[in-house]
Amino acid sequence: MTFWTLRKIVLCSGGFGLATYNLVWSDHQLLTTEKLSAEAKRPAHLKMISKKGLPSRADHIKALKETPEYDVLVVGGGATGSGVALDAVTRGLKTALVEMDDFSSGTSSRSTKLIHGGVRYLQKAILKLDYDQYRMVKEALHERANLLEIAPHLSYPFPIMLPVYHWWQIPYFWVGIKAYDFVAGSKNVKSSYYLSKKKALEHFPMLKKEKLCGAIVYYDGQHNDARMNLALILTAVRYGANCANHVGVTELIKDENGQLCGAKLKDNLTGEEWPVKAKVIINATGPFTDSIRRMDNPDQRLICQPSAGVHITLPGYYSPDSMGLLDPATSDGRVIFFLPWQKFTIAGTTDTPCEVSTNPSPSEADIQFILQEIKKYLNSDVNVRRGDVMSAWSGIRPLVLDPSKGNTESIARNHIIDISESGLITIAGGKWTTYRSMAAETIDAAVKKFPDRLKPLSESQTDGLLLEGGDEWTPTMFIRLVQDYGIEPEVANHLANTYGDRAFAVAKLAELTGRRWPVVGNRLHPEFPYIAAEVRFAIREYACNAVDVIARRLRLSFLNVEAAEEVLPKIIEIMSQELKWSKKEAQAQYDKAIEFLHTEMGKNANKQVKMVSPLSLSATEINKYTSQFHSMDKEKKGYITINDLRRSFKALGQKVSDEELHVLLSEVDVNKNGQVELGEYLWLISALKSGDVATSVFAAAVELEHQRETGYKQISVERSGGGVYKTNYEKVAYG
Ligand SMILES: Cc1cc2nc3c(=O)[nH]c(=O)nc-3n(C[C@H](O)[C@H](O)[C@H](O)COP(=O)(O)OP(=O)(O)OC[C@H]3O[C@@H](n4cnc5c(N)ncnc54)[C@H](O)[C@@H]3O)c2cc1C
Ligand SMILES: *[C@@H]1O[C@H](CO)[C@@H](O)[C@H](O)[C@H]1NC(C)=O
Ligand SMILES: CC(=O)N[C@H]1CO[C@H](CO)[C@@H](O)[C@@H]1O
Repeated sequence: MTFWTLRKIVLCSGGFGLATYNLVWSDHQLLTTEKLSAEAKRPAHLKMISKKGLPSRADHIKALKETPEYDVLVVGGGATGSGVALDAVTRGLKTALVEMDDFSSGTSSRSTKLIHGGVRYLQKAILKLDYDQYRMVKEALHERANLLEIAPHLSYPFPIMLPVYHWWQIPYFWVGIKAYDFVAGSKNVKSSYYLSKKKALEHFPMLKKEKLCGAIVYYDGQHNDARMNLALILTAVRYGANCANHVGVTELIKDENGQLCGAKLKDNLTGEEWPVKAKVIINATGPFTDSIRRMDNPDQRLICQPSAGVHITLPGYYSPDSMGLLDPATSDGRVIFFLPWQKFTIAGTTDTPCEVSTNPSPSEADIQFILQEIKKYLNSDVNVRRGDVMSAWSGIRPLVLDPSKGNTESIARNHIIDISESGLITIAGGKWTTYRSMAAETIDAAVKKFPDRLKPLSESQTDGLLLEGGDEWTPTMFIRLVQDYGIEPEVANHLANTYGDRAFAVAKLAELTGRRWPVVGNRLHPEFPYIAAEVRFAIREYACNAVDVIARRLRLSFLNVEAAEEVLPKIIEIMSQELKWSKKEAQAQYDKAIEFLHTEMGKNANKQVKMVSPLSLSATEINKYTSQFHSMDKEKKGYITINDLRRSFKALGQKVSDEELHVLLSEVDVNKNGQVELGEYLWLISALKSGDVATSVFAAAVELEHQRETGYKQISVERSGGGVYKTNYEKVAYG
């Protein structure tokens, strides 16, 4: 490092600070007027129409058929559409929302679950002195604070560590992060701070020591995205909106002047179709926006450039309980992160251009790619294994290209609001965090465009408006569930942090366990705090099929796809009782849910690691190795350990180093209990003998054996593009 580089860094960091100060100052006057106490000024029309029970889905469908005309019809029940419906209904507009699949079944349940202002955008804003970018970050930071406030049961402040690998980056990162705090102003979550290398490793012990110089910790928020989405819907319903899932828009209806006046709806549960009238129609269909706009006018230019982002779920020990890690500065510009979520770790992500699909599927290549990337960050105690991937999913980013060139403001703002000639209002892009401001802006735009059609009773009311469950929630509310109902603390905690003050309604549905403790609340799966009563409650929250329950009411399929498969029969049994499903219907539900787990939650991708090689051992060999296994397992424990294995390899005349042995054990131990059971042992021997093995680490270790025996080298996973495992051998000189 020369003096000049140092000088550059100091100047750069200093300049960064000054520029921020200027931006914030010029913004100051604008914002002070915005600060009115929202709660005190709620208009009289803002009243919940149903405080206790929620109307059923059938009630909503009936209303959708009988209401002569809605003010606003929202198409799409993701974060954006739900936010729009809530904004519209709380302004006193007659509002309906239809979602062709389940609420939050699209991108909104597949996000990274961060509530963030966008540190990276701020960097751009400051370096380029770009005021629009700056306003966007400022707005996102306001929304971040709002989301933490209106749904305290579903969202919380979340510390994120930025590892620093070059000491000269420290001042640069530090100033950048302090600018982020500073811009957030009174809306800041908590102050960021610097950690020395030693402290960083205390906070994040799984991190690789080498090259680390230190770390910076800053705060954003985290939430349960699908539940947040549902809370928006339920709140809109409480204020009088009619919202129906599994109802799609199949056609737009225009009047004699070519203006939109309604839409044809189709109930996907019954196949029934009917028209609904609406003064204004809002398309909030996320990455589907283009297909909708083209329905309106087939010659529309594309405004979406979809790209897929894959996440994987790993066991909780990949990250500390309550701190995430994010590297925004990978050499090729991708963002790598490990974030604890619901006691597991979410890691990601990829960014690949894709086609829009209703069921995006994570590929094995995507999963391998993420594993390879995260390996670089973890120390050798955290052995990154393919078998640890519990679930994987893909979300489609609707990156918005602006249809009307020259309108750079909307690009900078990351979302667009487009009004077509026939009056279709499209809202697309943005992020989860800013759903509310986007929604308010959309309704503002609608009111401005159609002053004769829309007569709202007030301005937007959603800033600071509490969502379903948030009202009486407190951080210690779960204790009452333990003490009053006799629910296990872990379950009570989960209920409180999922349903907020509605957790008591769930507790009332919970059946007696028949044991002394817990008194009520039978778990659906021993490893998860989900209880059977939640399935019954899910139906009251408009879950219509098994997938709605495992993916969005409970988040089980995102956490552990195998566990989700295990509890399916139980869930379907309960749903069958509640919804009077026939045997045939129950079977169809099961098949559909399995299909979902396989295609959308990474179950199929996962399959390759499980017992890939059919046992290529003869019956005599099986007998031989079985008795060998039993002789190794002297204490008749039913499993063998690494020491037993070492002895066994010796006896077989195979030289395997301790390092290799450790690797082998970790890969072959498919159920990850640190022990090798008979089946696993036979598989290991078989794989070692045949060289016919599947993945990563294990493959590499066994490949050595294979090469020794044959002199051939197997083409690596990376070189085959991530797909090919057992073809394509090339001759190598093995020395
Ligand atoms: C990988 C990834 C990670 C992300 N991480 C974050 C993050 O950490 N933080 C953040 O703030 N943002 C994040 N985002 C962005 C955020 O997830 C999206 O901006 C947001 O979810 C978009 O919501 P939406 O409602 O516009 O779209 P969607 O959630 O896709 O909703 C659109 C809905 O419209 C429905 N629909 C389509 N056609 C019809 C029809 N004809 N009739 C009825 N309904 C229809 C679909 O079924 C779908 O449910 C992430 C995005 C991706 C892709
Ligand atoms: C519901 O939607 C699916 C997928 O689009 C379709 O295959 C099915 O036929 C629909 N069901 C009804 C009753 O319309
Ligand atoms: C009003 C409107 O444009 N509705 C469209 C929404 O999207 C669906 C499906 O993509 C179309 O069929 C509708 O015409």
